[in-house]
Amino acid sequence: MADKKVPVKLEGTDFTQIFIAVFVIVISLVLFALYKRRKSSKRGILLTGLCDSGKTLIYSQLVHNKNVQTHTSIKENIGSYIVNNDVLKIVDIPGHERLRDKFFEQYKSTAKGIVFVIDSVTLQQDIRDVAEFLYNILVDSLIASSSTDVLILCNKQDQTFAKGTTAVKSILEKELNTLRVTKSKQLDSVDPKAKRASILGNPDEDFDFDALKVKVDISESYAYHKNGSVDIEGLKKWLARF
Ligand SMILES: Nc1nc2c(ncn2[C@@H]2O[C@H](COP(=O)(O)OP(=O)(O)OP(=O)(O)O)[C@@H](O)[C@H]2O)c(=O)[nH]1
Ligand SMILES: [Mg+2]
Repeated sequence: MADKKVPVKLEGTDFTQIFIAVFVIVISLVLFALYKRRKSSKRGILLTGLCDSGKTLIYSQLVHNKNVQTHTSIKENIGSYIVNNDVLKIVDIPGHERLRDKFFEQYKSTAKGIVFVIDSVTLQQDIRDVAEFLYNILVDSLIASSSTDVLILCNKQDQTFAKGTTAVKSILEKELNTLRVTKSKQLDSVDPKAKRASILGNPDEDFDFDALKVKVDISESYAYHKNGSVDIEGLKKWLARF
């Protein structure tokens, strides 16, 4: 005997539950799509640092695989670098003090990683400027909250008096420690919560890159050598993580 079909009657509450379930699924799908889009739109690697540190030459070696005669940049260079079957957008930002902040602000939201290029020969004489620029990048709320990785690239290692990673790291940590005290004093008048957010790392301990929220690596390079060789392998290795 065939089963007699009993018509299912949906009560008002059933409709509400189905509606809520569908609503939650749709919202989740939309959020997931937005998250994926945001993630995939972040393919930028910013080359930053003071004037003359070698950003444009590194950019040229990385993107075009060639040496070029460079001049002080007044605008950005943007090019593609392929790694792990994916494209990274390399953005070479001018280091001039009047331009660097403007370009950094413009591109920071696209940054998956930041390469902070240092002239390892002149570091000691430019230390105040270098430390201030690096501090501002590391304390930037967008950089800290979006887990953007940072590579300190000690360039011009072809030069006899270039400082290596260990020396550069220790010089920078010492200067950033001093700078943090100065910044902390300047912020004494603001409310303690806002002050804490504007101070890099733990002010009760010596400044240490490893204690920061932002992951900071350090490596050496030379984008020029009089014998024609180039070494940007440390940078390439770091880029391979993305
Ligand atoms: N010896 C040596 N010279 C380098 C190296 N990298 C760059 N240079 C030279 O340093 C000078 C400055 O290089 P750029 O690439 O123009 O520097 P930049 O950081 O782009 O400078 P701005 O555009 O002013 O911010 C040029 O004369 C380069 O040839 C390096 O690894 N070794
Ligand atoms: Mg340049």
